[in-house]
Amino acid sequence: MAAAPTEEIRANAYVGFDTITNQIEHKLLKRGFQFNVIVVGQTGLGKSTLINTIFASHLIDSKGRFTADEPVRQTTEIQAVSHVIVENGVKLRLNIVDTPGYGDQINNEGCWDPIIKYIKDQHSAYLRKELTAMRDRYIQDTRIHCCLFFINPTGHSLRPIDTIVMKKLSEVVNVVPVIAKSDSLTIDERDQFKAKIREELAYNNIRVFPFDTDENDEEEVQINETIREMIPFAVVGSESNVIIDGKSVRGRKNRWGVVNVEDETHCEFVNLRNFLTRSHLQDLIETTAQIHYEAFRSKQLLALKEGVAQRPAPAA
Ligand SMILES: Nc1nc2c(ncn2[C@@H]2O[C@H](COP(=O)(O)OP(=O)(O)OP(=O)(O)O)[C@@H](O)[C@H]2O)c(=O)[nH]1
Ligand SMILES: [Mg+2]
Repeated sequence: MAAAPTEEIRANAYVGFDTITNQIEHKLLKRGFQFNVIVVGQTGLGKSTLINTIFASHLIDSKGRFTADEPVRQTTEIQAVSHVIVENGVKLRLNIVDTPGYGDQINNEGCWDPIIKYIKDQHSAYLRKELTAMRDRYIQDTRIHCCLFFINPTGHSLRPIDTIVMKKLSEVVNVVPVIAKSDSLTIDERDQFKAKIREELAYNNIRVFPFDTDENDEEEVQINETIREMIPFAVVGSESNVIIDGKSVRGRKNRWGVVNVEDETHCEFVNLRNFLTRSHLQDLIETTAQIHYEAFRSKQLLALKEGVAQRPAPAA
């Protein structure tokens, strides 16, 4: 007796759409990922140094761009550098935007404008490409996914200018605050300073990354909570290597000892790097598109629509 039609369908029910995850993976791997970071903060806090520390082996050693005896250079203009990093067949296109430090003028009013403008310009460029009739299938993405904001390790509180700049930045980009040169703080000072900054961020209503969205499940909310308790990351940067126990490590050598940048008991550099590259890379990219860019886009399009509506109709 022939099987009932429904049973037949059940027997051959596997149609294979579960392979879509492999298909997506294959596509994504082929295309690679784009990640754009900007560093912002007062002058001399070690922004350029930290960039070179985070992506050290890729940026400095392989290209030999910096040597220990090169003079300290002050960044004088907004500068984007691109690199392609490949790890286990995954291609990451990295844009790092270094900015000149601010805050050493008598009048610092508006010193943040060029940085905000730079970030908005990237949104604007993306929107323009999106709106062209013959848009590319894959739009080159220069939108900034993460802004590392450098805080002076004073141990007191945020300077008013930092509060203003962070507030402005947080409206257009994912802000990740870090305490610069944290080798200058003792452990107690560091913990107190971190708590104080968290308080001030909350008091001033500054929304730093990561923030929870409706899509986050319980586990993600939990991870974000741990990160929020840790923020701002207290980091140390170094462009040179020192020898500890016969091993060459990235660190800073003083009269009284050595700070090993990659030692988690010394500073939170590794936590920051893991956060940026291992746990929240995708989240940073996604929230930029879904929150910051979306806000920019809808504002622009609304303005455009109103402009059209207000324009007088052409005479017949
Ligand atoms: N103690 C200490 N010194 C650091 C650290 N990071 C950088 N420095 C030193 O601070 C000085 C300034 O570093 P830069 O990286 O040029 O600072 P910057 O923020 O890029 O400065 P601008 O380009 O002027 O904004 C250099 O002499 C660095 O070696 C750190 O974590 N601890
Ligand atoms: Mg610099």
